[in-house]
Amino acid sequence: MTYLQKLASDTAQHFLKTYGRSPRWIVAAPGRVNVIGEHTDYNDGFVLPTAIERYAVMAADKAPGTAIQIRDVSGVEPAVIDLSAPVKPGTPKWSNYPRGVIAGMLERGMTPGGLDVLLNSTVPLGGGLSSSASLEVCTATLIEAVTGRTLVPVEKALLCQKAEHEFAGVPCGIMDQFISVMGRQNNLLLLDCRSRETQLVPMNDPAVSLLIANSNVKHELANGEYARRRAQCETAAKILGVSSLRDASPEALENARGRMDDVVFRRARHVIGEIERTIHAAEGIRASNWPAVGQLMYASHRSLRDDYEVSCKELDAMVEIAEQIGIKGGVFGCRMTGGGFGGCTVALVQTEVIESISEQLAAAYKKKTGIEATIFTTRPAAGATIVKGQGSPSGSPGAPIAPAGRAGQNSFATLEALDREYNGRPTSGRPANSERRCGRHRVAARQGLRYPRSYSKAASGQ
Ligand code: GAF
Repeated sequence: MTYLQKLASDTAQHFLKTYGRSPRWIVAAPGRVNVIGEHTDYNDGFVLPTAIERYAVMAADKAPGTAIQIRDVSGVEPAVIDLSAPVKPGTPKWSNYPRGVIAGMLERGMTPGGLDVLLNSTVPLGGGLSSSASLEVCTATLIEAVTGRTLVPVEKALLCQKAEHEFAGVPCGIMDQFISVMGRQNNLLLLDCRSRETQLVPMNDPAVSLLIANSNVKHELANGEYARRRAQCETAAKILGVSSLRDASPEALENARGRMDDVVFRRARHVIGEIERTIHAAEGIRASNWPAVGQLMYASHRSLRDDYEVSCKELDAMVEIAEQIGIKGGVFGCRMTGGGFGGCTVALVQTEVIESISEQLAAAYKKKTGIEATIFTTRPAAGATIVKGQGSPSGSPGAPIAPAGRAGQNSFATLEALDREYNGRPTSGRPANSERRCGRHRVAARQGLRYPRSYSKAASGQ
């Protein structure tokens, strides 16, 4: 049983307990980890993320009336979104993500009617792994499933990004929503944020893994720092006479140094260098040149720390520890990932020593900071999916990226089998989860939380 199947089955059980009937639809959208290419998306640059095996899942059924009620398994205040009036930002605060998406779907004539929904997310909140984008994309996927109409993937991602801008007040780029919609098993996605073209970058060497370490320092994008960085980049582009920093060279920036203040100069230096590093990293991964990719990750972290100033002492500590373990200990590279100011690091490591690396990282991090890290590994995962219920793929035929719904159609029968298996043997709380405190890593692995290669191949049709 895959992690997602287990999570979907548990969510179905919760739905039954909450609403007294079985859900008609179950949909899921993954979080993401960005391997490299940070703060480049809103500068028309390149990013190299992958979807991760952590998901926002929604189970739903039709309800009388015109309200969409969304309850969360954690018991936070539910969201009630009334469709009989224009959908506007409201309370509770978290409801603004689904609100914004539902408003966008209604504008397109996709009217789901009254719904009872149960949300169950295993994407850590404030961990820089796109809990918001996964919630947005999950909501959009649910409306697709209910209405039986689908958006093309780019439109779906842009609708979700707009929801974040207009309803949550975060002027984010396009990376998080794109990868949550378009992720593909065993692949990273090289996304050109200007043309919006995507290239799959296979990452299926079983000897190499991504290790995510949550510093457990919460990051908060809405506090103004993110918007400030974005404005500084726009200032730099203006001074350089280009429409975005994508078009600026290191030489042009150096020549303009006297015409901009030091902070703006350093912000631009990060972005210009990071775009180049991202392209090189994609080449390095394609060539399985892991030491070279690792060096680019360290360089990215230094640039984010010193020039872009979005790291924090805990993230720096984690990267330093990883660097001390080094290639001899199985770590090729490590960097902070996501918007910054807390959240996670991502490391490229040798699979065979992943447990020992996790234990060393956790112990040294605890010693340095007094904080327990949460460490887990993930295979590159597929994007949003309709796990159960009506729905067709969210993408045009022949689209280069796996459409939402594809894996779902495969897993529908499996989920029914799971329902039978779990009837009378309900699971408690959240699913088996590999976000264990480090040291329990072995337990997580035994619980089948990484796709065996045979499954990955079958599911991705390779
Ligand atoms: C956040 C934003 F939502 C993304 O668009 C991106 O800018 C990222 O920070 C930094 O690379 O996740």
